[in-house]
Amino acid sequence: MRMGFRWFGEGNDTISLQDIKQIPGTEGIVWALHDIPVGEEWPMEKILEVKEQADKFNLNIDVVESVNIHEDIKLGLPTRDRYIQNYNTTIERLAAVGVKVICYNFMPIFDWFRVDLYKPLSDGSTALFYEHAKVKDIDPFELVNQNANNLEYKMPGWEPERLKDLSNLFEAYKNVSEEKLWNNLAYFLESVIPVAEKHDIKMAIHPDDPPWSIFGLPRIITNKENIRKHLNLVDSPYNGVTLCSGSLGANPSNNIPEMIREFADRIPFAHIRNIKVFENGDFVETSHRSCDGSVDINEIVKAYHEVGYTGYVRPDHGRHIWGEKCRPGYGLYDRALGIMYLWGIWDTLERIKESR
Ligand SMILES: [Mn+2]
Repeated sequence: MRMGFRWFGEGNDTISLQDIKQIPGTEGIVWALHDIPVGEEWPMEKILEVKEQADKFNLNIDVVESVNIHEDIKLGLPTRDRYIQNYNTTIERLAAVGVKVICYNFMPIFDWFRVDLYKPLSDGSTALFYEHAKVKDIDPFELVNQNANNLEYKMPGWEPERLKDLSNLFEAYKNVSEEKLWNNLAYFLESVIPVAEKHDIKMAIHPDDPPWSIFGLPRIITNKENIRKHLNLVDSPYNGVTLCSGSLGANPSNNIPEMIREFADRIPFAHIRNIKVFENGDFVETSHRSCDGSVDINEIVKAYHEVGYTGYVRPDHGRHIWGEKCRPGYGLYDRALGIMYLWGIWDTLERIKESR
């Protein structure tokens, strides 16, 4: 596995490239141009700027997360073709600087969703928290306003310009069933996968987080059957999945090691992190250690090791520990600890394999 670390860019992250370089076994950044509006082409000079910054620290820029999908594409509006064309241009430009994987998601309106970004844990740290009953009962507008006003940083998927149109978007999605969303995804893939193939960039869809419908919006990348369906929409090695153990793990019936074994050659990128799921459906993000959460990280790394995984990995989110002030879920310390846990398991498995 090839380790990366998400970085939000110069002036947009509390963490420096020097910090990332010092995390053992970390060879690249997982990046994006966060200031380009969704749907617009990424300018070449801005792409090159990131490459130059990363080159100085000998970090690769192989994985982009995310090139977000314009709502018109997800809604299947006639205007989608223009946005898909822009998307293809961005793929070509990213390929030109050596990018190998583009992570994206196909979640209507919201990206990952939590109720509390700083839920206190018993050890004095804080972490992202999802409260099932609250999401079921609360008006989404209220929740979004609450969260948006409390944020020091703009979070991906929560861009204020997008959330302004929230009521229009909700209205538009009234006509979009799960089946229609699948059709709109297929339409998108049929256009971008040939471009990705031509330019040797793997497209990797991120599962929905949480992996079920919220606020009555359709969600489709939620379990093994649906991931299989996605991979078959366009059956190409360039149409893959970002297998996220934390997102899928919020539903305890998702068997992630099983998915790794089945989809191994279609997982160009993996997020590995732990969450603790409670009986009432709430969940909180925890340290990576298997015994701290509900997701068996040992078994997951073992499955990747077994299939001879050579794709990219990142630790995804972490808790906020040691008083660190950082983007919610994206501190340096806990994610770095997560990386060391993943390498600890991996290196041990390698030793065992060698000694056989
Ligand atoms: Mn993830």
